[in-house]
Amino acid sequence: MGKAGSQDALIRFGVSMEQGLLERFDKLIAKQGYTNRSEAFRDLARAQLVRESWQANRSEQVAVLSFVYEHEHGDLLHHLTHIQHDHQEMIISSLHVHLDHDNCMEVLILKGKACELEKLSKKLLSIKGVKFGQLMHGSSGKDL
Ligand code: NI
Repeated sequence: MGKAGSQDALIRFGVSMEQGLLERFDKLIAKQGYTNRSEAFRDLARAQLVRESWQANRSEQVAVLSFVYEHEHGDLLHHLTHIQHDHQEMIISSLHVHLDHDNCMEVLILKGKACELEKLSKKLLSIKGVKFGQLMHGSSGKDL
């Protein structure tokens, strides 16, 4: 199997598709800023590979967890700090923004096994006082 990435040879192949579907696809990718179909198809393939890799819980994943909370809420800060220190091997970077008088946003860059990242994310987002948050699945970029 060939190694994916920029060093890999480009293979040309034909794709058959219904005219209506292709027209809609072209309109969609133009709106998204693609200037050619090939790059759009490559990105679709990569997105599916990343999705499958998360589902299979294979290899190391990278993710971004962001959440908003009220810093004065009970002992929320204590919990947040405690959990983050207990998982510092998975948190490779963090950013704290004071949004207004009451609200803070935190953004964590995570690295680790998919199921471990999901677990940590659920633990943090379920803390009382965390108002909203989400985990964005990313990729280490290897083999893409
Ligand atoms: Ni703050």
